[in-house]
Amino acid sequence: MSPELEQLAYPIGRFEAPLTYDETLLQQWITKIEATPKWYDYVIENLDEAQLETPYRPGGWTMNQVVHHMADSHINAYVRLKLALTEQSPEIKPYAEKRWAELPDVAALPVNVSITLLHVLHRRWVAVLHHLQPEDWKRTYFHPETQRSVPLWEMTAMYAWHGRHHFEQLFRLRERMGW
Ligand code: NI
Repeated sequence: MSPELEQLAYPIGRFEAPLTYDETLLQQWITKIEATPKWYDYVIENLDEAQLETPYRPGGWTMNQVVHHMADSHINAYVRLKLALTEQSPEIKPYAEKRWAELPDVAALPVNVSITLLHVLHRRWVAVLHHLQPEDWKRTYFHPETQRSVPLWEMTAMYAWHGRHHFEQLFRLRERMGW
């Protein structure tokens, strides 16, 4: 990937897992996850269908696909969180995110549907996170592709990054286009 394309694809950089965590970091990550759906309300405001069908970078997903991907991804995240809290380091199911973004619901439904879904999903997600006990943050799920046990504190950092990552892709497209 050229440096220009890398910058468009990863406007805030790739995710780098923090080495450790504390109460302050946990609260920062939860606050971001709580705020994420509102960023998507904002980033699609006043756009028409043609604008939403614009890829956020050459060869990348359209704005529509990015927003629907957010719902797909965070539904999976919520399930992984609940599995990790109720089973002993369960193996989670990876999903083919590119193919999910090409299924007919993505083309058929307005982005508002997925943003509404994010609002209610994140309410449930954050309600779980707010009530975790200190020892819960060390619980893990096993990711078969990376062959790693991922602790919930790292997962929470990752999804705090993920919501901002896709928001910035869309926000910076709007800036470049003068929308
Ligand atoms: Ni993503």
